[in-house]
Amino acid sequence: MASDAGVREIRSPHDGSLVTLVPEATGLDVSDAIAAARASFDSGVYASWSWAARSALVAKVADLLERDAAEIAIKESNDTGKRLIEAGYDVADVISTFRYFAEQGLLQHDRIVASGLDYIDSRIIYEPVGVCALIGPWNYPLLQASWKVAPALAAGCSFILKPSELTPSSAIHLLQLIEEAGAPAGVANLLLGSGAVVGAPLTEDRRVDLISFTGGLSTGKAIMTTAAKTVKKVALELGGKNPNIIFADADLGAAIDNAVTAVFLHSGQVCSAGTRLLVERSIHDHVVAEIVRRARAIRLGGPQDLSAETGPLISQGHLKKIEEYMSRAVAEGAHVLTGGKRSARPELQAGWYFEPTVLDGCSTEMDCVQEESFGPIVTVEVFDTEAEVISLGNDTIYGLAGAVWSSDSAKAQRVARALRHGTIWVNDYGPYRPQAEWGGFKASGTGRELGPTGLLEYLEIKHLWTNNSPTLSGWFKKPDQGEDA
Ligand code: TXE
Repeated sequence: MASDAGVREIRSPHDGSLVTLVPEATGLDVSDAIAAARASFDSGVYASWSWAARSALVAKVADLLERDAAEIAIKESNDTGKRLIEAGYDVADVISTFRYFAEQGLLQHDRIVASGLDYIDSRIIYEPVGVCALIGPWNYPLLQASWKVAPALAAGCSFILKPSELTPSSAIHLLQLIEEAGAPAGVANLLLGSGAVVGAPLTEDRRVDLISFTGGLSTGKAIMTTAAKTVKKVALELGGKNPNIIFADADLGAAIDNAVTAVFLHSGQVCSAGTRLLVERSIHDHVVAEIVRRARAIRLGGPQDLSAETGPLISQGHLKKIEEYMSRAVAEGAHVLTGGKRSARPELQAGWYFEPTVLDGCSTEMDCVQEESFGPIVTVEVFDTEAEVISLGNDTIYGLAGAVWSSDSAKAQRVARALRHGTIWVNDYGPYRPQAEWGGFKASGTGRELGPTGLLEYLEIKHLWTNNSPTLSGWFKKPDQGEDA
């Protein structure tokens, strides 16, 4: 895993206590891990397994995750500061992801291409991409890793997983389970450490064929630039600034309740968080008053606090970033209706707690509407017409997710289809399924995770043409042929 680079203290976002110590990789470790992955892939020790055998391995990992689910949830909760119950839901989703890709692998087969000639066998075959660098974030550490690891394994790739340096524990556990499930040596590799020491070298190395990254926009841009030098395949999920649109004819009880969950779940540290509320003018005052009332009642607390409803931010650095975002929002004219600052509760002072925040009076040209805060902050804008709200909803560099609330189903469908985002919920917010592709339009990224496309990302497509009755091409004359031959 690592040689002698040093050890990182993982500290609880809840109270700063020491969670665990992890060894970090050196540049040499990075090179060794890539060499191990490359050698295992090139030898065919795993890539040559049948789809059925690889699917069985992926299913076995799911079984082992199920066996250790409680233990893994504790690790995830301690690293991230999220409530244990939420971490438990995450682990359940991780298991579903492995099960899905195990099943998906069994459905794979060559595609026969009609050639019009009965002596030709023309087919599309799907082969593993090769060595994959899988770089993950800290908000859903194991879940985001599973969206990459499970299809990579099903496809027959060798990989190097680099979890966020802030939340490595669940990835360490996962790699142990993959080994226990019977993956050949060198197929599954783990590198712990920072983006600079471990992440960047992975993206530079020509022995790596594919990078799948989930994280921030600026890091994603840097990765894409670096990857271009060796023309790697790149899949990026870079977050969003997601419009949550409420029309006056919506079921307001459901819309308001979901709007609160959409933005304050996991303290807004969710790529699809409903951070941008667009409310039809006639219901603005009622909707905003209710959301403020609900936001004030949200109880913050740590992993073990059974009465807590959401937890801390991941780190002091992230808290600082959100405080700066808030200062700029106020300077550009946003009205802070509630929150806007660190929690004042005495028992939360050792952690990174930020109050659920509602910013009213916002407009599309403001930075607070355009930038992802990745915190518990919702900006509110008003609209008057369907055309206007479509235009506002698309007026963002991002395009990950959004929602439309209306009891007029034709209108809701029109707006949903006009929004340029990778997932749109109508009269709902947040659900996803491993069967359905996840990813973004525009600056939210490139490629898709989950669904059949999420497996395709890890496959090369080869056209294999076999002539069972070879003949002369007849195109060029042979030199020994006469003029009229
Ligand atoms: O992300 P980084 P950070 C957004 C969110 C947040 C912002 C910054 O807005 O405030 O990103 O968060 C690794 N080459 N999201 O700084 O840096 C790093 O070690 C290769 C959205 O935590 O992108 C970690 O493993 N790798 C998001 C991973 O990249 C590099 C989830 C993510 O870290 C690297 C998290 C480099 N040069 C944050 N630099 C989402 N899409 O859900 C860093 N890393």
